[in-house]
Amino acid sequence: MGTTLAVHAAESSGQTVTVKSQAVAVKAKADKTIKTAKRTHVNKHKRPSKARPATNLGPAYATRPEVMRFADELAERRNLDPQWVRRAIGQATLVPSVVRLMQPSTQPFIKNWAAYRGRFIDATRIEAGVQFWKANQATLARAEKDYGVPREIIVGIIGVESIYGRNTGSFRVIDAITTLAFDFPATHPRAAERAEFFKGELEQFLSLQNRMGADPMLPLGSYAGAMGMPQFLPSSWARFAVDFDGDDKIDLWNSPADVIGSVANYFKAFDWQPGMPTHYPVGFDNAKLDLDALMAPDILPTFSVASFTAKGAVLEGPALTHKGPLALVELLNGPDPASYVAGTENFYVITRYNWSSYYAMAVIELGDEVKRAMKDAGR
Ligand SMILES: [Ca+2]
Repeated sequence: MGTTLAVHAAESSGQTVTVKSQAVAVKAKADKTIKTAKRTHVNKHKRPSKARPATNLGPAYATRPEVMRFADELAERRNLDPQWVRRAIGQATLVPSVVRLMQPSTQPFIKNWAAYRGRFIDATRIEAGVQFWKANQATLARAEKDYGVPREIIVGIIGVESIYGRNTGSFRVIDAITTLAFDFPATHPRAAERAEFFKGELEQFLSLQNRMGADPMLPLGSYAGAMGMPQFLPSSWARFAVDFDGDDKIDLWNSPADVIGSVANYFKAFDWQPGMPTHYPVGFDNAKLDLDALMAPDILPTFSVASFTAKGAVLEGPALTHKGPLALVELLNGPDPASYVAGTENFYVITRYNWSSYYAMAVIELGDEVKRAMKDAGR
């Protein structure tokens, strides 16, 4: 729930935010908020209001004995030079704005798909997507062939995450992650768990930088330490990033090919099914509608076409012959009527990148818009 509150805080203030997670179970909830039983990673990127938040830094962590103890233990676990680890973590500084951004909102929040969509899908982002697609046609085709993930989904993700590399974050990653590992806001309902999570990210980050022979003080990312064009946290980088341009390095900041391959590999790892649509239109037959039953599993695809339609969902065309389970996905529109789609298992896979059906729908629709713009231009 804490993460949900953070999302709400960001959305209500009009900033963009994404939250990555892995869920093992999703169950009913009165307000239809998606919730997950387990999260393995989080990726948030709120844009700092100032260009460089690093102007207001707290003390360096070298003065904190428990932090230096952690550095020594990390060095031992990972077989790293303890002085190198101490120096890296010791030079990291507490960033008060990172703590503030992670604090749960005190404002009431009203979900609004139309408003959310408008923040991610506009002429500028679509045109940037067209340029990205044109520049990387062959790589996108190769990723689609190798991983089975459609190019428009890959293009949608990279656009929503960073506008194709234009917004990759301006916090020093080591500062952000160390701050969240040792000064996670205590007002957060799951502060202890989240702090442990970011200790794991700090360990992954230093291991990665060491392996790459890179200076851990240099990388910049989101306020939660998400990095590069796909906004991967260090743990996602370690697990899913691939070298897709064959230069024996993985560079998610500067190599569009590595980014494209890594995003596709991420989806394949979460069981993307080639050829399966992400969702279908859905209507309702009010005479037999059991909305509570349809909403109970939230976005976890659970219903066969037969049981879905028996409960009053109305499908048409190819949806009627869909083989796998479906979920009723509800997108609230503030004071206006909610939007609904029938989500497939592939819709669910997109929410493994980011814990939000609104996010998944924005990714899908941005990818579709870019694809349409490519077609319209005859490209
Ligand atoms: Ca590479």
